[in-house]
Amino acid sequence: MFSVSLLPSKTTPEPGETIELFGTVYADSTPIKDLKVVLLINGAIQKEAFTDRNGNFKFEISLPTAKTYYAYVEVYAPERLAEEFASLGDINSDGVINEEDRNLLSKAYHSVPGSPNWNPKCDLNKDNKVDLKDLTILSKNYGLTIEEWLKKR
Ligand SMILES: [Ca+2]
Ligand SMILES: [Ca+2]
Repeated sequence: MFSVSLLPSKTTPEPGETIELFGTVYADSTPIKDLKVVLLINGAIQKEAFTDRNGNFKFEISLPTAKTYYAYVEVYAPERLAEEFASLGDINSDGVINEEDRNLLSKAYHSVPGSPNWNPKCDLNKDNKVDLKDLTILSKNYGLTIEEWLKKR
């Protein structure tokens, strides 16, 4: 999955002093842009940011007292990217295009809206039918994971 670096601009700030927490999101060693990064401090959600074109993100925080805080981040692919990846063939939205997606597409094959086996998620090119064009899209992307795809963007 993703790896994240996270560093404070200052390790022992004064209470109430604003500091920066900054870092970079990677998949293997490639920085990934446009990901959502959620900062948690002592387990509570504090802030959200998005990675820039170099995979970097930054939070400005001020902590009220001089105790020890534990900060970490969670990384998500935003809805928009998940949808874009789904349109390449990830019909069940589990982050990989594989046999399970091909089976779903087979079940919906030759369907149109109103057909008993119609599944709009299988209509990858959005032309209101599930046919060879959709299967071709899926086949072309077969085996692709969302991490690999994000790295190539
Ligand atoms: Ca899938
Ligand atoms: Ca279609």
